[in-house]
Amino acid sequence: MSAVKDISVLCVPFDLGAGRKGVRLGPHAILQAGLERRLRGLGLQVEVLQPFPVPQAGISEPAVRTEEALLHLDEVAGLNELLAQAVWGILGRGRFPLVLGGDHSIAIGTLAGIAPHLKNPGVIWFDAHSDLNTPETSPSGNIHGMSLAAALGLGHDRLVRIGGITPKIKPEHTVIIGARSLDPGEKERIRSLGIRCFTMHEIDRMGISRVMEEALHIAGAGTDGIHVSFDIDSMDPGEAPGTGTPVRGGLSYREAHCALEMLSESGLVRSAEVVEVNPVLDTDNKTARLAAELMGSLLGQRIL
Ligand code: EXY
Ligand code: MN
Ligand code: MN
Ligand code: MN
Repeated sequence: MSAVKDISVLCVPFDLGAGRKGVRLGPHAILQAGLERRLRGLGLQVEVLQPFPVPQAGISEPAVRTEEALLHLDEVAGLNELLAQAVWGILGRGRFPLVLGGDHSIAIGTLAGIAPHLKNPGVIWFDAHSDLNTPETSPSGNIHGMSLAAALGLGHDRLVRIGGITPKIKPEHTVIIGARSLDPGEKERIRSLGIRCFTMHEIDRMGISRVMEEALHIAGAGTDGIHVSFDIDSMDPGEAPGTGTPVRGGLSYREAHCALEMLSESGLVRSAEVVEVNPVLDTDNKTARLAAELMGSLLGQRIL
């Protein structure tokens, strides 16, 4: 991370990719938790960009699950096209995009903005889930459960084509960390694509530092840099209660910080996002404060 000095914080208050609403309030809550001051304290130059217009569902508009099993497809696709341009522009100015979500469907746009710059990006995806559903396998129709698949070129055409480059990432340079809730179709896809998925079981057995050494190799060797996609539900719900799809048995506070500190030390990270912080479900802004702290570790904060 040593080369990264200029951070552009991009707020994406969007929640139509998720089943439970409220993550649209995440960016504000993370800023409220002192993210900007924290990053400036690390000697980083920080700009907080104004959120671009984000589509919202009409109050009386029910979510309609089409025969393609996708909820709010128009809004998710439209938002991600705009997000891709914004991220592309930030990287074009030689800066580090730090995207604050919003639900995890926005990773499609972030990765679409990265792909033209980093021809061969590696991805480290922290999540309780794998977000590898397609319309055929999704149990919910919620697009935040399909975003990693879309970035890999799988799923609905409108999602796969966002930003014009498909696929945006390769399975052999994609790593999932923290998984403990996988749908049957996702398990099959992890196997068939050969994606390295460090489940909580493997973290228990190997320890987070060995997991991260392997993850850094897979995502970092032979790539042009690493994108970190951090779904806050990768954390144990005791640490991160403010999220819409909590699953018991997640990353501990120190496991997560250690993982992000190791990523920072690698100097390979080029962009990041933190998603699924839902202040409506939170207590005392605890989850947003955690998100701000974690991004501090990713961007250079050290204990000593
Ligand atoms: N696998 C479930 C689905 O596709 O509906 C749950 C997905 C939750 C996605 C969260 C944010 O990572
Ligand atoms: Mn996710
Ligand atoms: Mn998740
Ligand atoms: Mn390669």
